[in-house]
Amino acid sequence: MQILILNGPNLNLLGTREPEIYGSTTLADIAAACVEYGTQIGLTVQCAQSNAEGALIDHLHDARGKMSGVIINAGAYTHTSVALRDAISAISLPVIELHLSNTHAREAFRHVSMIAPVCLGIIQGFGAAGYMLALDAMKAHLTRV
Ligand code: CA2
Repeated sequence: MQILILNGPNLNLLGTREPEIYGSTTLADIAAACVEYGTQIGLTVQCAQSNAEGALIDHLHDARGKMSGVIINAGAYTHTSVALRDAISAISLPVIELHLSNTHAREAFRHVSMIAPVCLGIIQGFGAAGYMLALDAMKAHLTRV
C-alpha cells in the first residue's frame, strides 16, 4: 500500500515561523516520521510539497494507478481551489484532508474547505501528530472488512 503525503503552499516554512500556530517541527522531520511510522504499520509513504497549485494537481494526477491513497494538507488552497477539488474528484482515490491547526477555531475564511466534500475525511488541530493519525485512518480505510 503506497501512500502519497502532499503538502501545499508555505508548509516548507514549518518549524521556522509561527510555532504558536503550526508547531516547531520542520516539514522534513514530519516527512521522516511519516515514512518511519508508515513502515511500522505496513504503508509505503512518499512525501511531496509544492507552493504551486498546478504542481499539486500534477502530483494528484501522477498518483493514479501508483498510489493506494493520498493525504493532503493543501494549505491555503484548501479554502480557494476549485481546481484542486476537481483533481481530487477526478483521481478516484481515497484522499484525507489534513490541517495542523483547527481551521474552525481561526479566521472565518478558513472555515470553508473547497476540497472537503470530495475527501474521505478530515483530520485537523492535532499538529504534526495529525499526519500519523491520518496514516492510521488511511490504513483502517484500506484494510476495512
Ligand atoms: O493548519 C494547517 O495545516 C493549514 O493548512 C496551514 C495553512 C493555512 O493557510 C490553512 O488555513 C491551515 C498555512 C500554512 C502556512 O505554513 C506556515 C508555516 C510556518 C510559517 C508560516 C506559514
